[in-house]
Amino acid sequence: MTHAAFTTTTHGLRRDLPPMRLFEKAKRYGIWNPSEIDFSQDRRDWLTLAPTEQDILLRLTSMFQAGEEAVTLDLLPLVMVIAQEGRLEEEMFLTTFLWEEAKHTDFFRRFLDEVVQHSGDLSRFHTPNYVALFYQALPAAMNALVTDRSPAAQTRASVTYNMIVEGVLAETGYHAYYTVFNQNGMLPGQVKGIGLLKQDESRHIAYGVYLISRLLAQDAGLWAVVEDTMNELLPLALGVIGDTFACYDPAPFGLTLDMFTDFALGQFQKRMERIERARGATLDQVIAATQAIIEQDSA
Ligand code: MN3
Ligand code: FE
Repeated sequence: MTHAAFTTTTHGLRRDLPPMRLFEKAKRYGIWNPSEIDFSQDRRDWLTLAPTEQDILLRLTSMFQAGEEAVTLDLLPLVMVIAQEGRLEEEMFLTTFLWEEAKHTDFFRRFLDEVVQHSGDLSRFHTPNYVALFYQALPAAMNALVTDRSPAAQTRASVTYNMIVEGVLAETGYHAYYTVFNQNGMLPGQVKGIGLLKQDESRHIAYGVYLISRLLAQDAGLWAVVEDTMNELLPLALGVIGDTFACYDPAPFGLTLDMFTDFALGQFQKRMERIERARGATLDQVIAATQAIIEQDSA
């Protein structure tokens, strides 16, 4: 493969494109350092917790931790496809995306090492639904891009990664965790880190909505891929949430199943409607619609 021309020395960067707006935001909000989070109060809080309270926190953290590792490991094939298509503005944003996932992986491992002080195997917390999604469906959809760069494969990859894994599970888990511990004033280091991490995730998901919309604007027939992937994976994602609550009666900290599923389905519905509007839209309309949403988001 050779370069026919360079974007920056022919027409220049398109700073109006949503990924460039997200790149600007990432340079401002995505530069926090997990190593600087102070976990000393979290450690003191941890030692006062009841065994079931520790159990649910360890369970959630084991899912957050492996999930962040999975998204760090599995993003690269998408970055490669975008680079090969010469979409410089998108690739520039994706460099921040991958770096942020690595930092999230780093962050949760610090919590396990310094707050929980746990060095053993946590994979017992990964239920069959979790395994099907994070050990199997996510790497399969992403690594398929190594040999299949088609718009259909890209759509399936982004729906799996951005809409299901990030949009339903990560965002919901972090939202509930943040809300509960921010209210009760416990685990301040974890709350601070998850607050920052939530902002990073909202940029990642915004990129996914843009990517899927861009693909749909070019070929409305890809809607079938969106629906098939959703129908296949949404039950697994909701299953992961259900599995968690099935272990407690009642769940500690006032956490409830509805708190998770209502938020997950609400966000999911909102984004599905957004993506659906790209069917039959022009690329300019997709750019304008995504841009409006990005400007509304605080980070
Ligand atoms: Mn992440
Ligand atoms: Fe992410």
